[in-house]
Amino acid sequence: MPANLTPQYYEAEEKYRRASTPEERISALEEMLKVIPKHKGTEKLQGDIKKRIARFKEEGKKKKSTKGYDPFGVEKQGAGQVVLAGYPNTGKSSLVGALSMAKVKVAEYPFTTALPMSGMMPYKDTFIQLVDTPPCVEENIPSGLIGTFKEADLLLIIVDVSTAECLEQLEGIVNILQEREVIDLYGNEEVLTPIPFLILANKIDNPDAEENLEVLQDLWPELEFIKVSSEGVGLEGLKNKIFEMLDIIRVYGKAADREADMDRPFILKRGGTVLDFAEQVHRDFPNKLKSALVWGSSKFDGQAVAREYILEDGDIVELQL
Ligand SMILES: Nc1nc2c(ncn2[C@@H]2O[C@H](COP(=O)(O)OP(=O)(O)OP(=O)(O)O)[C@@H](O)[C@H]2O)c(=O)[nH]1
Ligand SMILES: [Mg+2]
Repeated sequence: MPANLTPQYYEAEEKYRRASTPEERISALEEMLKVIPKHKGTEKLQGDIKKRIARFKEEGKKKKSTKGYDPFGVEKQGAGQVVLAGYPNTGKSSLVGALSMAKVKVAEYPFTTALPMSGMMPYKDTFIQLVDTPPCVEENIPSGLIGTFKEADLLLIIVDVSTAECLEQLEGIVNILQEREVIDLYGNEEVLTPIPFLILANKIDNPDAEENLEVLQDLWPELEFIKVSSEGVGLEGLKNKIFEMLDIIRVYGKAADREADMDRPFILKRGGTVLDFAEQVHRDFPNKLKSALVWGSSKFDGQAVAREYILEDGDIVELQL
């Protein structure tokens, strides 16, 4: 039976996808439940929403009651987790604010941000999680912050090129990350599982910025700097670059004799197969999976492919169980 979901429902669902805290997620789910048309066709979905509400409430209670709850362990959400790293006042919070709807605290003085805080950045038809962090300098590395960096799918290393201090900022943060084995700056394979990173030359809107960046570039010719400003410079290019660096693809599900569900992609690592996709759709599916039909990367639309077929960004897949 078709669910016939209403625009109000999709609005609430959109809120859910944008939510960056457990409280926001519970409130969006409760709204979804309130506005969902109540009939047989939506019973399964209603049950699913109720289960999710119960789970988030349970998790919330557990967190509160667990001694030593770690605010530096940021739960992953969305298509990838991107963590910012940098010296005080380099504009990390402003960037997260400009790219997502997170309500971050921005101030002229250093050490404004005390704990990691995440916001969801819309990108194409997905959301990417951005994590703002407290500043990180050798004399003052918040305990737990290196752990946050090591869990990231991608790091954004931020330097403030509006000031000549950007030289010290870059050297400082890169040394910390290299010494703690978070990144492998020159790809020397000295670090076992290095986190991929981008380096952002932030506050490029400042009149002195280009000149400072030139000095940086002369000193570090092998590094690539992405020019940005939370005032609106380079942000679209940055989003594309982030997606590229996350090395993920979006795949859409299709049930037999139905239109593909283009509203919500599944996210796979690049190189992911039909089998990986099946695993995401339902944990029982890989066992049952025989083959699949693919629209997009295959030679012709609806082509039958094997379980090992490697999918591409934008593919539509109908699993054959
Ligand atoms: N001109 C300009 N100023 C910026 C930009 N981004 C941030 N600022 C200013 O720089 C100051 C610091 O910004 P924040 O975003 O709080 O910096 P932060 O890195 O989060 O600071 P901490 O939390 O202390 O580490 C504020 O006064 C911002 O208004 C930018 O792109 N251009
Ligand atoms: Mg901050």
